[in-house]
Amino acid sequence: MAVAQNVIFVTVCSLYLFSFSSSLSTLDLNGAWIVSNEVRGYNVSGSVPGSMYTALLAAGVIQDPYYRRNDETYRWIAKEDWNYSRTFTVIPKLMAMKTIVLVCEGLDTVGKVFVNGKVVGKSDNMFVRYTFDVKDLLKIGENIIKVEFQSAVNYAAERSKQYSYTVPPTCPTPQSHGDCHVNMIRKEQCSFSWDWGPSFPTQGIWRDIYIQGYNSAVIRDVTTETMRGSDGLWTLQVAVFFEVTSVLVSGQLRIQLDKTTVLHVSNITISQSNSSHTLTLKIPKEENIMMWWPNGYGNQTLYQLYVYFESKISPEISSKKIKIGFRTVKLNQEYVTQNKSQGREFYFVINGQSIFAKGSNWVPADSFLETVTRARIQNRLQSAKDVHMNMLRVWGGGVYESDEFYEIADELGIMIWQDFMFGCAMYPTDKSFLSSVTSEVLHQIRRLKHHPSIIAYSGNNENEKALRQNWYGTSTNFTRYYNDYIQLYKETLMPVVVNEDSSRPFLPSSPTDGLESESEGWVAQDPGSEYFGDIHDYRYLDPYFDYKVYRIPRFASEYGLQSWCSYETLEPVFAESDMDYWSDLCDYRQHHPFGNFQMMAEALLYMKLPNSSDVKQKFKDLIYITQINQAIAMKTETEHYRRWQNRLDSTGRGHTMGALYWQLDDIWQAPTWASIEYTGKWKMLHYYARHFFAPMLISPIMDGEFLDVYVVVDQVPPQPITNNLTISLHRWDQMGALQNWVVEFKINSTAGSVFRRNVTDLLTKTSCDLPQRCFFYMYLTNTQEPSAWVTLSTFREAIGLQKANIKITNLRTTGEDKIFNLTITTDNFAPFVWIDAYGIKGRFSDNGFLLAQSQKNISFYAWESVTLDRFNSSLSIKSLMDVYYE
Ligand code: BMA
Repeated sequence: MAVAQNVIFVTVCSLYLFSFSSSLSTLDLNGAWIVSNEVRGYNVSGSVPGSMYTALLAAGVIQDPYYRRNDETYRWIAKEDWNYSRTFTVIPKLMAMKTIVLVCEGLDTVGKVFVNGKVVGKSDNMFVRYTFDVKDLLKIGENIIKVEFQSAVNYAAERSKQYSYTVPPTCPTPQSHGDCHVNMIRKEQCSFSWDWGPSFPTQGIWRDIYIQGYNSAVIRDVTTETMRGSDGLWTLQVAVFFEVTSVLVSGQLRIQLDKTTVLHVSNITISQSNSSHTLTLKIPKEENIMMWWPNGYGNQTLYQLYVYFESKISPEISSKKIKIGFRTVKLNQEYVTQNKSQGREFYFVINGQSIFAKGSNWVPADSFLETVTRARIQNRLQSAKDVHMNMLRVWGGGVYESDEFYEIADELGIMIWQDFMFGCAMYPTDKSFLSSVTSEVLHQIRRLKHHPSIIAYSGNNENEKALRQNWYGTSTNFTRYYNDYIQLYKETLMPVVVNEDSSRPFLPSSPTDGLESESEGWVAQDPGSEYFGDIHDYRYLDPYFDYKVYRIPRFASEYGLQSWCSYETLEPVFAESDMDYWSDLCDYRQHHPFGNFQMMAEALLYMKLPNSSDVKQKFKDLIYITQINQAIAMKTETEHYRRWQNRLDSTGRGHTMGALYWQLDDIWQAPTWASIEYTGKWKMLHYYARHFFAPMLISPIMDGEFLDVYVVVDQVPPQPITNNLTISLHRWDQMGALQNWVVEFKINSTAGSVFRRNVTDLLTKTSCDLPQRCFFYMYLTNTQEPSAWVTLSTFREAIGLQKANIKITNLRTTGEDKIFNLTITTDNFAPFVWIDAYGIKGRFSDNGFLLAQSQKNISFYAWESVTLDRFNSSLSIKSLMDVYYE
């Protein structure tokens, strides 16, 4: 008996495992295509997914588009129309299918699709999946497919001309060296340039393309929603969206969790007009579901969900597998106090746990999206996780990212705030535009909904604020643009979102006052108020190292300061003669108006400027200085937000529960707000993020006459935790502490001051006669970590800082592959110690730090194999005083 049962079990498993490789007939059309332009006579091979730029590059027609001013040199490419064509073979088995469709997961953007010379359909939105019926046009044997794309730049210009009024902004600022009217086309908005990126308005087939034949039905999308009952048991809602042939189709639908648990089997009937099936399934207690948690709060348990449909018409199986996670999400927007004028909360609650959102903003990782490999996404998101981030906002001027992006975010516990792709503009609202948006939102939600990492949607980037604050001169005709805004976001986009996915909060915009914006008619009087919703906050000439300049919002979803990327990252795209901070190319590459000047003006508030007489050396030193600016600014601002998470001021400001700085990654090699360079190399800011986002943060501030030391933790500990903090006073010109204070403190909330003393009192009876001569350094007494420092003046005014002789000693391999250890020693205190492994991909355990001990151990984590010798010869080290030459 037992034997027989086993046999049955094995058979069932193998049947379903086998049948998972669906019996539909699919013909993959990715791979080599011909990319041509008749006017100029180009006919090159290009791969799909891809764009005409990478095809021309591979064919040797153009050089690295990122090299110097090549974006300008190659401007002609975007003004031409490019064709994509190839042949493919149809076998009788495919031809015999009742329905045959061409599925285009992403056409970029305005295209006409031909099969064997006949038009099968058109596209005008890169964010929509197009499915065209091609059955009647195919023949057994060789067939030709061609997509004639139209220049996106020309199309957008034409649309703008045809439109009955101006939809601003018409063009980007001149510093962006970009193209105009991008808001008139449903395409990656930053592909016409941005203040951190070039204009490369691609054309091409940017996602998978295939032909699919079936006799009954095919599963196109599967969405899920997870709900937790008061008994702790989970309910899973699964919706299966089919594409059905022209007759009624009956068959068996089977849903399975992981390899073993069959959640549901039933017979269903579907048709073209009734093509989806939704089920609400109780997950048995025995499954013992483990929840999905954001990074830092628990594991990211994921379950494989298999959906099979076996039709009765012909034994045809369509299947889909997705990975899901069980979690709940809520956005708390209750009033903060009974006095409603004090505003509303704004924080995410995952599985009942309030979360302080720590992270940044994601922009497309390349102008040529086809080059963004899984490995690159994995590397960037791992770098986010490595610095304790738990949230990234996929910003609304880029693209809905690839499936891989969200899969990796699910695996790493990075929550995603997903904008819809509208940014920094007003938009048209003609019928065809709105209907295209409807298809886009529907498609994207059905594609993305099952990802546990996505915790919120937001309608657009900065359009509520732009309209209210008249960024684009719309105030003379406010009602027109307001009506457009309402029509697009409130009446078109939002109903689709709510209908398709009510399991996540939907926000009208970012920044927005959230519920308050909605009650004020969707365009609040003060979008980005400190009392409601989220803010975007930029300040370029304030003393960025002084926390008092920053606002006290509920949630900061954007704030940032620029820096230059490393010399190493610039080398492949700059000529020798460009390697001067004030070179024409440095100016050209800077898209943010006056950005390079601003960085210098900022630096001067805090430090003296480097003075090497060697132009290249000075450029290197200035890059380093701008990275210090940026790191200190983001540290000061982020810690300020974290300190405010559990307090309210007398007007109701506070309870800040999110800090997403602008921006995580780079689209090319340029001065931008990013903390990770185009190559993946960490800027100083990214190393600082590892400290300011740490689960336990020691955050000292100078509050007037007082040294105030806060401790911040991510969660209220179940039991108060007692610990000891050592605070020591140092003189810049003398290694060793002048005085130590050991403080016992108790953590029973998420943030609080543990030490507050008058500085003059602390300095008396020490040899620190002037504040400019000294700094405080502090750490948990037992572990030495986390540590923190605070100076009593800017570095510009500091007295007694001396050049430090910093050495790398005892460089060694560890037992582990790709990890090296080293020790650094110093004879003087050294601020902003920067260790560089030139040409080696990887990261240090720490960098950019104030070296306050005579020695410190550091590790290097290489991302690719490298020998000890090569690593050794790549190393260099410097600190602040090294940029000043006698
Ligand atoms: C905000 C963002 C981006 C921009 C950034 C820096 O406006 O939403 O549009 O790149 O600031 O200016």
